[in-house]
Amino acid sequence: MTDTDTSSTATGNWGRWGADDERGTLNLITPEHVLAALQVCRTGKVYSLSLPIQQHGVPIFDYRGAPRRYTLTSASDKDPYTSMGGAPGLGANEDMLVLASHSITHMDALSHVYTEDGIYNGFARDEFSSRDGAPHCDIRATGTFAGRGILLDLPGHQGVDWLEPGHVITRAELDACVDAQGTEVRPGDILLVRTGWLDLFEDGTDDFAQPGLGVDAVSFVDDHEIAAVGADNAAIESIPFDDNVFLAVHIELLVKRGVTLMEHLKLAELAADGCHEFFLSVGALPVTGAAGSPINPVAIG
Ligand code: UVW
Repeated sequence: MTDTDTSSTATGNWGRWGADDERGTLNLITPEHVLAALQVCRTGKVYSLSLPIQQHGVPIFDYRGAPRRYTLTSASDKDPYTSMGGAPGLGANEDMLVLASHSITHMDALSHVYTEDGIYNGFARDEFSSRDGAPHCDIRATGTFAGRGILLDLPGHQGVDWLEPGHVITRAELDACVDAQGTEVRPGDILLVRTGWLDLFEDGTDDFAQPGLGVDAVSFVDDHEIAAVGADNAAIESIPFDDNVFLAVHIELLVKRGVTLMEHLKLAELAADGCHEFFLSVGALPVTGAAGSPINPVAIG
């Protein structure tokens, strides 16, 4: 079996934290890690790592559609509260949001991708139902966590604006970036990888190909006991996929190892500030049964 062979997923971290585990590598973040992570803040600057949720000017996959904000109530509803005792002229603006769970900046629940062997930890792939969603590994299982985040700014290290579309990031590139930045990698860290792809998108590319992690880079996650991985591209991994194995890195990280993934993270400001370690707090919408959720991760430098 090769590293990218997807015929068996009964490996990785299945069973490592028990047969019922639904948190995967987030188990590596203990309360002690979180308290230690608070000590890394130096400037107190607060960064939102989320793209704006809007219809235009942000990367959208056609089949997911653009997010929509509809108006539920506004001043066009004349005196909406008078029948309930509110003063004339009093009202409230409210919205209705319609968006795909894996649109814009989002987190993959561990039930997101399945193989013939199931989802993470061997839960059956066909237990996800159209009415109730995921009975195991929904977004509520992994949707809230915090800890020490580290940024590997690959374009910054390599002296380019962005890695080329389709570029497959290797373990050696991650190691070289760690060394050049002088970033210490600790067990339980949340790894954020900047590829520069969002900058390329803003530059107007219509190329579907994207730089991203290859299967070879997965050993970095294993060896450093990384708790979660995020990137500024659409799928963490390169598109086209490494070695043309569809979703090769999702299978390795999400399915086999239970590594929570975060995509379309806005990382340019952290990179511009040279902020390579920070406290990171991540919260998904706690939607019961959901396979993913928009997120607005907050980093404190
Ligand atoms: C897939 O790659 C299927 O989805 P996402 O990019 O949300 O992980």
